[in-house]
Amino acid sequence: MKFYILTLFPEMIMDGLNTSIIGRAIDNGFIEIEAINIRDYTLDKHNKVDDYPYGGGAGMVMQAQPVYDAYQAIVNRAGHKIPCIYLTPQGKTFYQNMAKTYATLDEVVLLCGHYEGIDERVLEEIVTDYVSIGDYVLTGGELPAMIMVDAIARLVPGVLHNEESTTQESFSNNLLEYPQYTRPETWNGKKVPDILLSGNHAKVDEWRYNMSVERTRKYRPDLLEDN
Ligand code: 6GU
Repeated sequence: MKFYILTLFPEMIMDGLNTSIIGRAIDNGFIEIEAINIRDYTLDKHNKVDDYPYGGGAGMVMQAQPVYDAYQAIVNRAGHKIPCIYLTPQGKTFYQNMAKTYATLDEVVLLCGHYEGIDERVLEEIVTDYVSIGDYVLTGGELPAMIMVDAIARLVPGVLHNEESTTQESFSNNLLEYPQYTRPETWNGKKVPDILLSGNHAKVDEWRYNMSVERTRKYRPDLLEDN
């Protein structure tokens, strides 16, 4: 899967995604990430990409032309249109099943805004999906884009080495994950639950399922109502 990220801060994206599992997935060719600097496409002689909002008000607005040309350059290179997700607090809130759907795509463009946003006219021309990562305001779309890439990329076949680890995790079946323990058996006076040492896999599975339900009821009852 290939991620094109349109941003004013390409180094922030590449620095943030070059590590650990996502970094390995890039090295092994399971995913490709290309961060494209919108500023490279400005026609302004001072390299300006933003201007004052019509109608007045605080802040600056990113201009349509550089954003449009940066997207068109991707389309021209690919030879076909590619879904374009605009990261904005006004979008639909990102959730696990959305990540699963996006993970089936071969290519996606993530458009990161800054300042007070992007000229509405270019959004109307190129954006196919509006996505937010939650109900709070960030300074730009870069962190949301990195979060989306991480959540989507780990669902691309081959990215995780232990393929089963996506089937039994939080949000699969709308349940939070059960608690995990590793050695030593006793730490700080606390013992690992006996059932996990019993070797009885059926009992272990049952215990884990019950813990998942209990946690979900306690911390995220809204997930149970969604069913
Ligand atoms: Cl996608 N962008 C910005 N700027 N703020 C956000 C967001 C996105 N999602 C939540 N807050």
